[in-house]
Amino acid sequence: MYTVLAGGVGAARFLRGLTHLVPPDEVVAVVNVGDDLTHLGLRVCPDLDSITYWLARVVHPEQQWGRADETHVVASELERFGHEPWFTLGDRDLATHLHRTLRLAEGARLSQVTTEVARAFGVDLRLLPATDDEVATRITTADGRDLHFQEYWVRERGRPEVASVRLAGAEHAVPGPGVLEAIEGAEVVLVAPSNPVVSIGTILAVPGIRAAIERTTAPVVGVSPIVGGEVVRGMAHRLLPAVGAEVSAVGVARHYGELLDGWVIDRADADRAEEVGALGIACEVTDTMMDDVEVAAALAGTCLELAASIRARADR
Ligand code: FO1
Repeated sequence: MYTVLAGGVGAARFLRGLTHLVPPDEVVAVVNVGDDLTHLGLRVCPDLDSITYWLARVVHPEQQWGRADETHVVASELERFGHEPWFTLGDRDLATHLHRTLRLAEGARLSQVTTEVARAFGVDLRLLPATDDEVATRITTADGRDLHFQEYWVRERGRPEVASVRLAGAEHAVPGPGVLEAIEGAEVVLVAPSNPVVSIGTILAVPGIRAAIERTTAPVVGVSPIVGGEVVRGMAHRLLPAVGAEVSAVGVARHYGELLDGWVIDRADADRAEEVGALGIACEVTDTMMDDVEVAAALAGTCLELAASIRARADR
């Protein structure tokens, strides 16, 4: 079993590459739920939905979230009643949130609904919410405001300076069904090139998950989401300083620290491979910009080869 810690789009690309190499039923993605919010009374799960839609090839091609061929009739009618359109739910996307909200109201767990939605879109790898409990990534801004991640990222356009990030509700949360088994039973644990703070960091903030990764005998290999000192997508460059990490392939490896056995960085950062090695983390340099499935598959292959060499060294 190949277990992947996953955020949104970067993880979806990586998962598509991985399932080009190994059977999808051997792949489990442990997905961030800190972005989730209840909007207009509906439970919305952006990272779970982005991965599902992306792998099902129905994601909005420019946005990389929400649905392709989307319409916004309901959203525009809602404005008639004075609802602020700061977080837009398209008509096709609404069906997912309506189904999820109905099922949760019937007492189904998020993990059950996630499997239903993934199967309905023909996604055959397993998507596991990091937790079925309600948690939320919250941003404390430098001027003292406490914002839900989506308020920070969407309503405020990611502009406010970030003082700190936390996973609200983590103290009451437990890992979702299958999560600890997927980590402890993995042949390899992979850390997708997702946001180290509000995607991977928030998965690790669910009590028990970090310890399971420290405990597993599986090699833990990650892919740097920072290339040439720049973030590939999103706002990791704005959040890494808030957790004291340098915005670089080395800074993220140092931030993950003890968890990593291997770290795959882009050719743009080849000159920093030695610094990663000096952290006691095996380092591979390759093309990490997953513009097509071939690059994504090659990247996944590099990760699996690195994991095999780490395991061989450990078994000696
Ligand atoms: N991002 C935006 O910038 N504006 C939106 O109105 C918006 C709505 C939205 C609805 C559903 C969904 O799954 C994602 C949505 N996103 C929107 C993207 C979302 O903020 C990101 O996908 C993640 O939370 C950050 O990676």
